[in-house]
Amino acid sequence: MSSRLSHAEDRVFLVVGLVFLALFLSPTTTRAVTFADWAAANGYGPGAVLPQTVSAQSSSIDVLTGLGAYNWTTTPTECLDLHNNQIAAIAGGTFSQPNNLTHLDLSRNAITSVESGDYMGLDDLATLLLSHNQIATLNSGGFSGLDNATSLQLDHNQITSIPNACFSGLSSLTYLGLSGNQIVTIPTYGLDGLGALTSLDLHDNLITTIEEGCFRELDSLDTLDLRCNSMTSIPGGAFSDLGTLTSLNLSWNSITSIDAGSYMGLGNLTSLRLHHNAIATLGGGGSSGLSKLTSLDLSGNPITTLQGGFCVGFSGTLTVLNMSDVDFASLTDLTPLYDLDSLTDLWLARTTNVDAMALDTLLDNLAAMQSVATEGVLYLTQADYTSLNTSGAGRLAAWDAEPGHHVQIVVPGDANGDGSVDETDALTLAAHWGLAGMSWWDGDFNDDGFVGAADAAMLAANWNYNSSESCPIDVPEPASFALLAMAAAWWCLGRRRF
Ligand SMILES: [Ca+2]
Ligand SMILES: [Ca+2]
Repeated sequence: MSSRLSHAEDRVFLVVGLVFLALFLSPTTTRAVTFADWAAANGYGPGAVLPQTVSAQSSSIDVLTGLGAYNWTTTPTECLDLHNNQIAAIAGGTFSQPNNLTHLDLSRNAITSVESGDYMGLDDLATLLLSHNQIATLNSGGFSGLDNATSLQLDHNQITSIPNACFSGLSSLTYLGLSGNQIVTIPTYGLDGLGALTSLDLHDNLITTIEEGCFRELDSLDTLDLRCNSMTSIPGGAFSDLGTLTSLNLSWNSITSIDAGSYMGLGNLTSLRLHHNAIATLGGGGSSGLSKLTSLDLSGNPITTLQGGFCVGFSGTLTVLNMSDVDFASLTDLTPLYDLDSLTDLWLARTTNVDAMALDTLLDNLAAMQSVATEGVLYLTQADYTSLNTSGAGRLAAWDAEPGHHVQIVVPGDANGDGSVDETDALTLAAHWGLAGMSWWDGDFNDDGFVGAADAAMLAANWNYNSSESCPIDVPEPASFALLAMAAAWWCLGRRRF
C-alpha cells in the first residue's frame, strides 16, 4: 500500500517538475517598455505638451522610440532625464523632432555603442551624460549635431580605443570625461576637433602610450587628468602642444624616469602632480620648460638622487614642494634644492631617514623659507619630528623658534596642513570621497590612494585637533561626524551624477 502511494507521489512530482521545466525553457515574452509606455503611465497621451523637465529615470524603459509623438517645444522641455533605465541602443532619428533640450541624461543604461547620427537634432544640447553604460565602441560621426554641447561624460564605460576624429563636431565642448574606461593609447588623431576643450579627464584607464601630436588641436586645454594609468615614462615633447595647460596630474602611474624635454611647451603649467610613481632620479634638465610652476607633488616616490638641474625650470616660481612619504636613506644630497628661491611650503610628512643637519642646512639656503615676510613652513608629522632626535634636531627646533617661519605638525585629517582639523579639511575629504589616485592634500590620510571610510575615521579621531578657535564651537562626536562626512560625500556624488 505504502509502496503504491509512493509511486503515485513520484508521478505527481515528475509531472510538476516537467511543467516547471517547460515554463523555464519556454521563450520569455515580456514586452519592451517604451518611452510611450512611460508617458502613458504618467498621463501624457500622444501630442501632449511635456513639461520643462521630464524625469523618466528609473522607469525600466528599454526602448527609446516614439519621442516624436509628443510636444517638446510649447513649454519647452529643456531637461530629459532617462538615467537608470535599460536602454541598450539609440535608434537613428530618435531626437530628430523639434526640441529645445539642453540637458540629456542617459547615464546608467545599457548602451553599447555610439553610432553615427545617434544624437542628431540636439542642436541646443549643452550636457550629454553617458557615464555608467556599456559603451565599447565610439564611431565616427557619433557626436555629430552637438555643435553647442559643452559637457560630455563618458566615464565608466568599456571604451578601449579612441578612433580617429570620433569627437568631431563637438566644437564647443569644454569638458570631456573618459575616466574609468580601458583606453590604452591616446592616438594622434583621436582628439581632433576639440579646440574649445578646457578640461580632459582620462584618469583610471590603462594608458601606456601618448602618441605624438595627439594634443595638437587642444588649443584651450587648462586641466589634464591622467592619474591612475599605466605610463612608465613621459615621452619627450608629449605635452609640447599644451601651451595653455595649468594643471597636469600624472600621479599613481608607474613612471620611472623623467627625460629632458618631457615638459617642453608647458610654459603656463602651475600645478604638477607626480606623486606615487616609481621615480628614482630627478633632474638633468628634466624640469626645463616649467617656468611658471608653483606647486610640485613628488610624494610617495622612491627618490634616491636629485641631479644638479632639478629645479632649473622653476627655481624662481615654485612655492610648494611635497616630498612626503619619501625614504631619505639614499637621498642625502639636498643641495640641488638650494636654488628654490620662492619655496615657502615644504612637505616632508611621514618621511624616513631624514638627516636633520642636512635639512636644517637646506632651510638656511632657501631664501623664501628663511624670510620673515614670506613665512616659510616645514610640514612634519609628530613621528617625523620625534625621529629627528639628533644634535641637528636642536637646530631645527631653533629654526622653528625664529620669527616668520616654523615647523607645522600635521596629523591625519589635516588636509591643508594648517595645523588644525576642522570643517575645511572635512569638505576636502567629502569632495574627493570614493576617488582613487588621491594624496594627503585630497583627504587620503592612510596613503592607500583612496579617499574613504578609513580616512574619515582618521579625520574624526583628530577632529578639532589643535583648534585655534577662541570660542569653543559645537562639534559633533567623532562617530556621528564620520556619518556626516559620508552624508556630505553622498551629497557631492549626487550632485556630480556620475
Ligand atoms: Ca586643516
Ligand atoms: Ca585612504
